[in-house]
Amino acid sequence: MTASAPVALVTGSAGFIGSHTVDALMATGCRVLGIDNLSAGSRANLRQWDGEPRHTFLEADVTEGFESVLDDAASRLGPVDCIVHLAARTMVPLSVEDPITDIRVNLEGTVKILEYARRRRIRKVVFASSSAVYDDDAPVPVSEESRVRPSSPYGIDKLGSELFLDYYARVHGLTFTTLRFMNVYGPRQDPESDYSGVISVFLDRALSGRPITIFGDGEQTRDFVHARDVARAVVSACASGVGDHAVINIGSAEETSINRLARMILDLTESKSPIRYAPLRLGDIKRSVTTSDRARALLGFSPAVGLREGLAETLAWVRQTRQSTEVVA
Ligand code: UD2
Repeated sequence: MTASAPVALVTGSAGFIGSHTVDALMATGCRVLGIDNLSAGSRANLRQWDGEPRHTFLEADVTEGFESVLDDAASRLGPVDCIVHLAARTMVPLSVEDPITDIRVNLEGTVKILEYARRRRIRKVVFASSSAVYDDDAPVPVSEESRVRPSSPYGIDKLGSELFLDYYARVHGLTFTTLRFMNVYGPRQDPESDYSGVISVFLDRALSGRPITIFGDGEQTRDFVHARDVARAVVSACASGVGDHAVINIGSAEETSINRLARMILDLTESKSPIRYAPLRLGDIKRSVTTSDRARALLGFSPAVGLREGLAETLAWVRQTRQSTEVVA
């Protein structure tokens, strides 16, 4: 192990975006300390790093008791240099159903991490915010200057967290970068949960021949960005002096309707799954796509994985996962 390599702490490291972030950080040669309560994440997402001395995983929850776990780890590994805070409840409909839990995990959890960063004088916090903070009536593509007015408790918690970051920076001297992710997809996004990202859900339904459900008229749009691209943006933001105190949208800058996505997935999988329409979900936003100008200027980031290529790769992963589950069953 390179004892002098900096330690990056990743919260939610066993999750879908978390594990891609761990991969990208490990590729830079730094040491990674990951925590996750495994409520949505899975140890299987980090198997590739088992036995690697630069990687440490600890089961811990950002809502309680993580401080002593981290202090203990830091006494062995050395102090944490940068925190990438990804741990969250990411499902918009669940935040509508149960805003209290959402506040506890997404807002309170963030403040607890920020308090930890302040007390331990950690150099920088990179925070995963969301395009869910924008006003649904803001003209698209949204830029970071677009009006914010979340349509869901999830978006409110992310916006509230952003305000806390700004407060910690102004009052306590914390350095941060806030990344507002658009719709992230790719391998390791759980295809079986109904609340997973739409691409994983549609791929799963298409492969099993079950109906694909489109909520609303399907003309709502999203900006689908591959998790590997997102992880690259996170790694860039961890660097000293890069994107400090900035809010930066991370997306593909491509707008795709849910109807189009469903057709692409049915074509790609050659599936006969029927499409059914159901009422629009509460908290759903109508159009979402971002410009990438600030991400390019501040992080040197531009998306590398196109939607077709990303869908094919995700399909291969879902197929492989289904096969190994069938073998086990
Ligand atoms: C995603 C993220 C959320 C946040 C947001 C930012 C997930 C699970 N959620 O929320 O954390 O960052 O993006 O914009 O990644 N849909 C269907 N049928 C289905 C499932 C979904 O029509 O079976 C529609 C859904 O109504 C929505 C769109 O697909 O209009 C995308 O849904 P989603 O759950 O993938 O993501 P979203 O945008 O609610």
